[in-house]
Order: sequence, then C-alpha cells, then structure tokens
Amino acid sequence: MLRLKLSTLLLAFLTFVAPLTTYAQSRRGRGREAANRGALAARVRAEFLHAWRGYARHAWGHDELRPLSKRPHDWYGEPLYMTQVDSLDTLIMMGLDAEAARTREFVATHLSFDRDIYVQNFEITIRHLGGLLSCYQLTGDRRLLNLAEDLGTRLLPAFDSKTGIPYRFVNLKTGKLRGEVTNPAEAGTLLLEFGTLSKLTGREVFYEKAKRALVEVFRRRSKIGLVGSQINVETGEWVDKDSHISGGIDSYYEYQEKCWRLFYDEDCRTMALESFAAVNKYLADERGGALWYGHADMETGRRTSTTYGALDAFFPAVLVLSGDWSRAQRLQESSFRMWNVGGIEPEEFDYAAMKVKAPGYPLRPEIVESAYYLYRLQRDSRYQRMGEKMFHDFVKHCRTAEAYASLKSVLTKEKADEMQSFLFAETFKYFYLLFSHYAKLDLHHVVLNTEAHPLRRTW
Ligand code: DMJ
Repeated sequence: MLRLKLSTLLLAFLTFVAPLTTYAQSRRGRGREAANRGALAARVRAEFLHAWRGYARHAWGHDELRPLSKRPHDWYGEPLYMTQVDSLDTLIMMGLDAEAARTREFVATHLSFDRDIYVQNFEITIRHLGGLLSCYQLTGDRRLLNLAEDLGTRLLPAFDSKTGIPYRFVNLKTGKLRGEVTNPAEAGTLLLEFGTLSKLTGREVFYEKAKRALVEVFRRRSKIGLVGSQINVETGEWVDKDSHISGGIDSYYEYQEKCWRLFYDEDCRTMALESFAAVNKYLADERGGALWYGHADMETGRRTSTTYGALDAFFPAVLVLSGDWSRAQRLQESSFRMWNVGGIEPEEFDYAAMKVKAPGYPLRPEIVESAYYLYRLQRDSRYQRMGEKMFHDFVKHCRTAEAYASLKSVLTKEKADEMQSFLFAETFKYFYLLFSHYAKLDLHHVVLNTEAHPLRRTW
C-alpha cells in the first residue's frame, strides 16, 4: 500500500511538479539571459559613446580621429565629415538623441560635395551615400536626401568607361577620372545605394549605371564561374586572376544577394545563385572537419593559397541570408577559431597551418555582423554568447583612455593610431543589434548596406 502511494506520488511529481519546476527554472534562465543581454546592449552603447566623445573632443568636423596622437585626419586633405555621416544612423538607433541632433544639423548645414578632390567611388558610396540615404529614411530630413542626390550626380561620371565598369576615383567638381584598374568589390558594391537613390528621387539613371557595373563584372566571370581580383575598366580584361571571397571581391557577392532582397531584382538573384555555386565548389576548403574558404585561380579552380581573414568573415552572414544555414554555421565556427588564436582576429590567417599571416586588426566588424545574422535568423543564443566573448576581447584590447584604437598586432596587442569610421557605422552597431531590441529588426523590409546603413524598401 505504502509502496503504491510512493510510486503514485513519484509519478505525480514527475508528471506535474517536475515540469513546472523545469519550466520555472527555464523561465528564470531566460529572464537572466534577457537581463544579461540588456546589460550588454547598455555596455555597447556606453562604449560607443566613449569612442564618440573622443572623436567629438579631438576631431569634430574632420573625417577621423587618430586615437593615440589625438589628432584629426582627413582622407582627401579636406574634410567630408566621414565619421559624422557614417555614425549618424547608429546615434539615432541607440537613442543618443542630443548627439544625433547635433550631428545631423552639422552635416546638413556644413557638408558640401562641391570640392575639387578625387574621391574613391566605392568608399564614398558605401559610407556617404549609404549613410545619407539611411538617415533620410530614419528622420525624413529632406536636406539629407538633397545631399545624397547631389553626391550621386557628381559620382555618375565614374561609370563613363568603355565597359560601363566604373573608374575607381572621380573628381567631385570636374568629373575627371582616375584609376582604370579596379576590382569586383569596388565595381559591384554600388547598387544598393544608387538603386535606393533612384527609387527615392525617381531618376532611373542611378539604378541603371550601378546595375550595369555589377552585371559587366559578372559577365566576365570565367568558364567555371569565378571572378578575379583586378580588372581593367577600359579593356574589360582581368589584370589579376586570383579568386577569393576576401577584400576586393567580398561585397560583390554580398550585393548580389542583398539587391535581390531589396529590389526583388531577378537578375541579382540569378547572379547570386550562380556565383555562390562556383564559390562553394572551388573556394570552399574542408580541413580536418572544419569549413574554410581559400584562394584559387579563377580559370582552373586550382588552390593558390589557404588564406582566410577578418574580411572573409562576412560570408556566413551572406550564406545565412541566402538560406545556406549549414555552411553559414560551420564557417562562423571557423571564424571564431581564428579569433581565439590571438584573442582577437587577425587580418589574414593561414588555416592550413593555423597561423596568423597578417597580424593587424583595424577594428573590423565582419565576424560580429555574421554572428548577428546567424542569431537573428536562427534564434540561437550561442551567437550572442559568441558575441559577448568577442565584445569583452574587443574592449579589453582596443579601448584607449579617450577612444578606441586599431591593433598593429593581435599577437602583441600593440595599438595603432587609427580609428576608421566603420567602427561607429558597423562594429558597434552590429554588437548593439546582437544584444538590443533591434535583434528583431525586420530583415524582410530592411537591408543593411555593406557599411551597415539600413535601407528600407518603401517603394
Ligand atoms: C567596410 O568599409 C565595409 O564593410 C566594406 O565592405 C569592407 N571593409 C570595411 C570594414 O571592414
């Protein structure tokens, strides 16, 4: 009788009480995780503000702050307010209202593109054009759209080559051109911004020119579907046939996927599908159960090096956006292994030898960006924990008394006197997206450009 009662009690406990206890514990666990995430988001915001105040104190009205010497730096000898334009949407998203209002007013009343300087079409497009369009959409401030249209118009001569592939540099005042050898990333990372400008101004020329640039590079892919590192815009001939997903090619792939998502442009979808198939066939490299992407000859697919790096770490984000969850997860694990070798990621890494090749760390965002997309699209808190570890390392090694500094070496942790504007536009933003309520950003309507400026489909 007693035994029966005990077993009945045990059964009742297992059926009713234990699940409730587990439920209560997992609720408490989830509650703790949410509180931890909230604290992390607040910490990211505070660190952003620390770096921002350093910039504002020592370099306000200039392109960048040199964080160790505390001196301003302008890319083209005169300022185009790169850090201010690149940071504005992050200021807005973080709710730093006073700083955002001051910055917006400064940009709207001081920025002029009527300058006799040669600017790099790609950099000015992803930072300035992307930043202005994004902030126009966030604020409705028409002055920002006017600036974007003026800039877009001044950049248009860059596309006047025999092939339609843009020159690298254009003079903002005279429209004169320089740099006839370019690369797929610089030629193919313009359509999100120029396309959005078309949609918002009704001037189709922007979309047409930037799309043609992307298509003309794609048309010149090899028989096995790969592109090289350098191409001549006049002849359309490849100057360097090394193929990879790293700097110089990276965002060419990113924009094929994202332009499909923002504009529903079927040609971009087709290019993305074909490109990713070739990249996965010839550049992907299985080593000891891990997935990496290396370099190969664009004509033959022959492996030329086993180099991966901080810039390559954008690819899991694009893979997961394209629906390739498995490769995305595996490649992110490899990026994280690379990060942990030196306690922060190097610019270049030989994954065959598991050794650092180029030890610098210029405050890049790509690995955090991929962690964000994986978390956002898979809802797996592993990526938040990964982000938490990376954030602690990042603060520990890169924070200075008044800002943040790049590293000359992730092995020695010696700092470098450089703080590029993408620290504010991207690195802090992706950390914030990963931990804050923005983790729920509607990626069906919003596409982040390669500088992390959100562009919203309003058309
Ligand atoms: C940024 O300017 C952009 O993300 C670009 O596509 C690649 N490099 C930097 C950040 O590392």
